[in-house]
Amino acid sequence: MAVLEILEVPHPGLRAVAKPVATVDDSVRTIVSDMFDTMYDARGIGLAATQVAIEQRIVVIDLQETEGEGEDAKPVRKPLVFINPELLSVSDELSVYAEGCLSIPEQYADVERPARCRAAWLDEQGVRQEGDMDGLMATALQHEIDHLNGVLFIDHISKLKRDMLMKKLTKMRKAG
Ligand code: GNR
Ligand code: NI
Repeated sequence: MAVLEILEVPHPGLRAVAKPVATVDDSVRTIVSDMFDTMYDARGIGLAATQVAIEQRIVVIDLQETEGEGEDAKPVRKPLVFINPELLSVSDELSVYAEGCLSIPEQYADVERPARCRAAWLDEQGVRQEGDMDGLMATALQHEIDHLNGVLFIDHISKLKRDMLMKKLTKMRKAG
């Protein structure tokens, strides 16, 4: 169990472009394991290696959707690993989600992205996978691939909204 420190804006490390993983070996699997520890600890639904100062193209996602209704509803863990993820195609249709980011704590903004995408990646065994995503999964994977390219969700909103959000973050930090 290793919970890593998550970089927060305006840390310049968040702007680094991560390098592809050459071989999926035990050192990569250790990073993946530490990233899950960190993501679950922070109660996020995804994490890119960039956010923990590791400049490699590694993403973990767990949407932690609930199963069951009312009293019985409990989150079900479905940990997913994406190494060297690539978007093969995206839909013309867009969708809007109120996005948050562990590197921009407690701030949310509507972000418009392609509603669906087809992606390729390597799994934890280094085997190439391909799949179609929609809904929150499509949004989350695009958000994480952005991180690997040094892009944050605030780069997708207007300067006015971004400035307001950063002001709120500064205020929140001052208040502790
Ligand atoms: O926990 C997270 N929630 C979230 C909500 C909407 C769209 C994207 C995300 S990802 C975010 C965790 C994070 O910062 N990943 O990089
Ligand atoms: Ni993020």
